[in-house]
Amino acid sequence: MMDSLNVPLTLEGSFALHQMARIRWPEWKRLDPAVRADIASEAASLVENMGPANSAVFSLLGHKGDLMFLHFRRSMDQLNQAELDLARLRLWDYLELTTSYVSVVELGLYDSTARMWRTFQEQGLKPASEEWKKAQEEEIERQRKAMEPRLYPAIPAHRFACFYPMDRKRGEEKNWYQVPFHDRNRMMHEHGQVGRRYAEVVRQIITGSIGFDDWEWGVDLFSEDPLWFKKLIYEMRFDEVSAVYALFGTFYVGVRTLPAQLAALLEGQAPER
Ligand code: 76R
Repeated sequence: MMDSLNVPLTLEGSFALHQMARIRWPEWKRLDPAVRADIASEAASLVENMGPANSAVFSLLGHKGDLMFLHFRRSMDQLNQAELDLARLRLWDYLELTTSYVSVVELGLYDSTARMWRTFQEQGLKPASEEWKKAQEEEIERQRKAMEPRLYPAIPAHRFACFYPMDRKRGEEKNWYQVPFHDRNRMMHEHGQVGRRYAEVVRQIITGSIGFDDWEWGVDLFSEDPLWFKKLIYEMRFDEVSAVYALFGTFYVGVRTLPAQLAALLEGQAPER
């Protein structure tokens, strides 16, 4: 593989926003129950109108937040609008964002990038030539069409979600960005193989956040049983690409809370199945 051909192609789809919020319980509890019900129902109908494919609420475990709002939108503008729509809710006066994360659904194309470059070279195309660029654009367009459903996924309906941001290491000893393409491709292939063994029980959505937020990727996992998160992530720790090159941010785990369950959650009732 030529040195200049170093950066794997990626396809980008929906823009994503994660919002973690703490409920200001003391102020909230002081409200009249009828006012609380009203405020909760206003929030529930906004989320309901956004649609379960586009926006979802999770009840978070632990002190890092009480609620996680997750939004997928076709553009960053629409994502910004969703954020502003929520901010205007009366409920927002009783929430405090603890953190948020901005990213875009990303499909890494190590394998097909390698195959494509090999084919182009066999066809005698010169890297970075006009012909090469044109052939590459055509191929990317073809892939984009084929991957459309994965680029613009509905938020999975599973009961549990796990989210965390991560980086690839750029240390003095171990630097992912200086590993030759061929080796990165091999490691990512092995990573995918481990992941595929969990495909039946865990749905994964990788979002890229270079240029958008403080880490390089966001990992969203969805499952009917939270133990699969632990098992999958543990097994992956032994993958070369995780063992040697991964750095992880803060982990969040939550239970899907349907709009119809939001008012009860705000009254202290954990979402029922
Ligand atoms: O998207 C695909 O299914 C193709 C193969 C694949 C890619 C390109 C894939 C498969 N992943 C890819 C990219 Mn992944 N993934 C993680 C984590 O906890 C850890 O150790 C790492 C966090 C998990 C749990 C996970 C799960 N993946 C990436 C990238 C981008 C890296 C890059 O491009 O350099 C990151 C950061 C990352 C991290 N991955 C899978 C999974 C699972 C379960 C699969 C199989 C999905 C399936 O086949 O249904």
